[in-house]
Amino acid sequence: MKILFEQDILQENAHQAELNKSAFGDTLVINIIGSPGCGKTTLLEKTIDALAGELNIGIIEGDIYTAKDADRISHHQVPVIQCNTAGGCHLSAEIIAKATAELNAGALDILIIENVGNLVCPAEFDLGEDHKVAVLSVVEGDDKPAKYPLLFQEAGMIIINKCDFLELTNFNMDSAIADLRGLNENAPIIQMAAYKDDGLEPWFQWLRDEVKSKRNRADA
Ligand SMILES: Nc1nc2c(ncn2[C@@H]2O[C@H](COP(=O)(O)OP(=O)(O)O)[C@@H](O)[C@H]2O)c(=O)[nH]1
Ligand SMILES: [Mg+2]
Ligand SMILES: [Zn+2]
Repeated sequence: MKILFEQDILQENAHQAELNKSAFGDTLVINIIGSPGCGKTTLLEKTIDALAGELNIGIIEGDIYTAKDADRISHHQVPVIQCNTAGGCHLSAEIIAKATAELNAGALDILIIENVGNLVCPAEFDLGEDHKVAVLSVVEGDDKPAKYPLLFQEAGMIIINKCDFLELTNFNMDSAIADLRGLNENAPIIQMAAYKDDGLEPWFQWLRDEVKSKRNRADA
């Protein structure tokens, strides 16, 4: 019975995700997933500061209870919607449908969604996004991709953050990258220290390129 119930929820979610996809139009939609504290909100703040002059950016902040991350984003002069899951450990396509209606998402170049901090079920719930972006920070340990494979398999982009801590930890970059490549042959892997503004340019360029290719796909 439990398995059937879970399948129903996932099927319903997949159906709503398809509806979201058409509501997004030619807006690039990015779903950022990673553990609590890996640097997702920091990455968003840096991205807005770098790209808001050239692209219309909107943000959806997913969190269990508070509006702390949306408060941080609201200092950066882009539209932001807070979604609280009231205990839920992931965002669903239904929550995103409500938030995008409020945000007028079709008018944006990029909509970035910060999912609830969790390496497990956010990867199972499609929101209708173009890409999941997996964020792993070096302080979590190099074994996490192998232990939580689904997110890293599904990701269209993988960010290894907090590389300024590399020398203070036993994180083995070669082993992490070998595990990531075993799970995902194609996603770009970018090493950065977002808080230190170090190594972000390839991420910004990837976003610019993805905005263009989404527009081209939509025009075709
Ligand atoms: N040293 C260092 N700290 C970082 C980096 N990125 C984020 N942080 C810090 O890590 C903590 C959690 O970051 P936050 O963006 O809130 O993570 P989130 O929970 O994934 O949204 C904050 O204190 C950030 O300042 C980084 O690249 N290097
Ligand atoms: Mg956050
Ligand atoms: Zn969940």
